Order: sequence, then structure tokens, then C-alpha cells
Amino acid sequence: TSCPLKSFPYTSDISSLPGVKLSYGTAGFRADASILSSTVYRVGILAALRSLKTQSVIGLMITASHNKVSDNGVKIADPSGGMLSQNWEPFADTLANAPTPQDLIQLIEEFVKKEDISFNGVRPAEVLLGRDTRPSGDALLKAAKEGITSIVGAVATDMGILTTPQLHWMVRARNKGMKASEQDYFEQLSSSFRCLMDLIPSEKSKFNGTNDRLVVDGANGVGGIKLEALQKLLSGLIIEVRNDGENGGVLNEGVGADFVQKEKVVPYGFGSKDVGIRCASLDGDADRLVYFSVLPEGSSRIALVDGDKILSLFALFIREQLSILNEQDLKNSHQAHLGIVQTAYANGASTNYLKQLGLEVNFTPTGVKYLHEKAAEFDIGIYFEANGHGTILFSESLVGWLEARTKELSSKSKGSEVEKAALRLLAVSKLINQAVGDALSGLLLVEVILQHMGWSIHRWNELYHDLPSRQLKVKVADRTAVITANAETVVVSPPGLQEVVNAEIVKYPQGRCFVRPSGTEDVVRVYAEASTQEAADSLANSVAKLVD
Ligand code: 16G
Ligand code: ZN
Repeated sequence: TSCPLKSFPYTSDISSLPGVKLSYGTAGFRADASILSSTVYRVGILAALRSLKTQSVIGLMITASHNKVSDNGVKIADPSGGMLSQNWEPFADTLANAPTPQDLIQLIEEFVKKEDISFNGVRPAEVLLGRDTRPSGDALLKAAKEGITSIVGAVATDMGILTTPQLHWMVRARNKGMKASEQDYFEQLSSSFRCLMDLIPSEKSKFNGTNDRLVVDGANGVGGIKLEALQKLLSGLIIEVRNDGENGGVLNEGVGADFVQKEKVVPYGFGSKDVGIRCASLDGDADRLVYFSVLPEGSSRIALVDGDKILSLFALFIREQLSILNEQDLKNSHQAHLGIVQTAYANGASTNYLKQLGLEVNFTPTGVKYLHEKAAEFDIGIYFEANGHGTILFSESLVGWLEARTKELSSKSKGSEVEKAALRLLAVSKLINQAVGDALSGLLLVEVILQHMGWSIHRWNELYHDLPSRQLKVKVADRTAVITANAETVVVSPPGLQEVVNAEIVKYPQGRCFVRPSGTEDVVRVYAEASTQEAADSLANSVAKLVD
């Protein structure tokens, strides 16, 4: 085969920068936007090849999520709408780091041969492009288009400024032969939301302790803008968006889900006027969601309702619907298997709570791709990271069964509890993004469940009390020297480190601590949990010294 490339307009931005090596990692390539064009161009090539290989539509998203506005990044959505297959990550890495055009062409030729990618008589490549609101996005989008169209016959379709989950949703929808415009996304979310609202038991809505007003921090990014558009299609919920980026605020600066979750203080634009009100915060590309309420002390402190608590709320609701189906529906031969997936960062109190509900809790390493893959093993798999990224996955066989069952019940026992439970589950499967964690669809599900339960944010937050925790970063000479196992809870190398960490942990009541290399920064992270804040701080500090 000869090289499929038509042109080669970008020389490497990074080969002249000693020590800069890009890694696809857990969230695609990220760097200062000024050095990314050649990388984005190369990822465009990769996306087109991936589309040829899978004979499906692929997505390419330009975003650096919660990172600062001068950064940017690029990642791929696979045909299912999920993350790029891990088999292709090494190719992405070598492609991004190839120093010369000759190296690049050789790599592509070898890879095309190895993967047996064909260019003739096949469906041409098609890549959907999205970007967040970063000013550098426009130029990077051009680089991506040039990369894609440098493959003969490949088509790049610009979907405009989007949240990351919107693009993933569109890729999934296109490959299922469904309508996949932004309007279709909004309509699916709003109609399934309406369906769930209509199914709220009337005796509950009479005593409803849920305020229908929600205030959302949009991180000065794309999420707030999209939420304002989506809101026009909703009723029964009043959303006020702050930090929508229209009033001069800077993306992710003192705002957004990452800031709120890490700093545990109010984002810019929130304060004592908001005490007692239900508030939520999105990150820069709207794939993370946390809730909070402003504490009354007149300070900037908040009660944080993080991803673990969103997970717990979802698990409670799904479990309730499943048990109605499993108990009352004698025809239900399909005893659906519900699985929960967390990472080691999940607060220990959340894990205890979920286990007390009788749920099966699984752990994976940090990073959406690992959680998602595990959750896909169940009929219903719910995964969340504490930082607010997560979703609920429904197996195709369960969705098929629910569709058939609701049809049957609507003629035989219309209005029964069983029918309602089945309809609710079906509506959740449409509301919650099946491709990736999505702050907008997650937010609508939280809102409807709170109304269903008749709960205030305070009542929700009382499901369990978080154990005090502390996170620290340690700068080390070589973070790759730390190798972990058991979902990052045990250090296997350097030898002996885990033993001394264990010797610290046993000194603290309810002590738990783990050490892992970051996938996004050149540091080793330490997480500690214990019965008091002082103890958690002290455990984290002493373990950080052992790592240093
Ligand atoms: C990335 C991951 C996120 C994870 C974080 C951990 C995706 C889409 N994003 O942002 O899930 O929590 O990395 O960062 O997978 P760390 O490895 O630096 O702690
Ligand atoms: Zn994000």
C-alpha cells in the first residue's frame, strides 16, 4: 500500500520542544493550545483511519475540560459514543510524538497494514467535529479538518460548539441510524424528563419539600449556554444559570465543578443570598456535575453534594423501580442485575451506604474508560467518580425487554405500579446519556428524582455523612516508578512502599489511604480518609513524606 495521505501541512510543534512528550492518557491529548495544532491534525488522521477501520462514524472533540482557558485538548469518540478503544491508544501516542513528516508517513503506512485498513470499495470515513468555547478552538478545528480530509474521500462534519457529551451522544445516535442533531438531543432529554415528571406519584407531590428553583454555575463554558437553550423545552423546573460566559467571566477561573469539588467553596457569583437554595456546578465541557448548598455562616463555605452522592441518589431510585418490577411482575423472568462502579476516590461512607442497600459495588482505576467498561457488564450499571463524572448504562437486552413489557402492560394493566416502574426505567435510559457522563442529562435526572422523593438538597445530603478526607500532590523525579494494583489501592512498586503506608493507616480509626501516579499531571497523588479532618490531614501528610 502507498501512503493514503494527500497532503502534509503541519510540521510537529512539539519535536522542537525538548522534554515534551504527549500521552493520550485518560482524557486525550492536552497541552497549552499554542503547541497543539500539529497534534490535533494528527488526531484528525487517526479519527479518519478509525472510521475506515470500524466502518462507522467517529467523533473528534476539541476541549480541555476543566483546565485553564489557555489550554486545549483533543479526544476521540468511538462508534458506540464511548472513549477511543484502548488498543489504539499506543498508535495515538506514537503518532502524536513522531518527530518528522517521514516518521509520520511511515507510522501510518505500517499501522494501516497491521490493522488491515482498506481504502477501496468501502464506506468513506466520516468524522463529527465538536469544540468547546475556548478561543483557540477555531484554529484547532481547522487543523483537525485538514487531518481528516488528508485521507482520501474522508468527510469532516462540523457540529459546532458543543458540550463533550453532546458530541458523544451524536456519534452514538448516528451509528444507530437515529436522528442526531442538537435539536434531537434536546428533544430526547426534554421528552424523557417530562415523562418522568408525569410519573411522579401524586401523593408525593402534595407534600413536596423540593423547591422547583435551581441555580447553576456554568463554569463560564459551553454547558451554561446549552442549559439555557434546553430549559426552554422544560416545565416544572426553573433554572437560573450564572457564569454562562456572557458577562466577561473567564472559563474555569474560580468557577466550575472541578473548582467547587476540590476547594469546597462557593464559585464566583454565589454567596450569602443563596443560603438554602439548591445549586449545581458544571465543568468547562459539561461532562461533570456536582451539587452544593451555601452554608449560612456568612462565609464562602458550602455543603458539597458530590458525584458519590449523585450516584447514591440514582442507585436508590433505580433500585426502587427494579424491586417493584421484580416483586410484582410475575412475568418478569428477566431479573435485572444492577451493578455499581466507583474508584478508590469514592468516599468510604458512600461505599458503605451502597453496600447497606444490598448493592454490588465494584472498583476500577481512575478514568472514565475503566468505569464505563465495567458498568457495561450489567443490565443496569451505574458509575460515578467523586468529581462528578458518571452515568447509568442500560444493556440493550434490558431496554428491549422494557419496551416490549411496557407495550404489553399498557393494554393489560394500564396505570399499575408495575407499568409505571417499567416506564420510569425506560425514560431514564433515554434521559441519561448512554455514551458518556453528561452534566445536563444528569442534572435533569437529579431534579426529577428529588421531586419524586419530595426531597430538599439537605435531605438528599443526609443520605450519609462523608468521612473527612484529604488529597495531596507530591512532585517526584519519576512518577512512573509508582505502579499500583487492585484498582489503584495497593502499590506494588517500589517494593516495600505499601508496607510502610499500611503501618501509617493502622494508626487512624477508619483510616484509608492510597497512592497513585496522576494520569494528567506530573505528580503522585495521595488520598487519605479518617474519622476526623485532623486525622485525615495527618495521615495524608505522613504518607506524602514516605512517597517523597
Ligand atoms: C481525567 C479523567 C477523569 C479522572 C481524571 C483524574 C476522563 C474523561 N477524564 O480528567 O475521569 O478523574 O483524569 O486525573 O477519563 P488524575 O489522573 O490526574 O488524578
Ligand atoms: Zn470535563
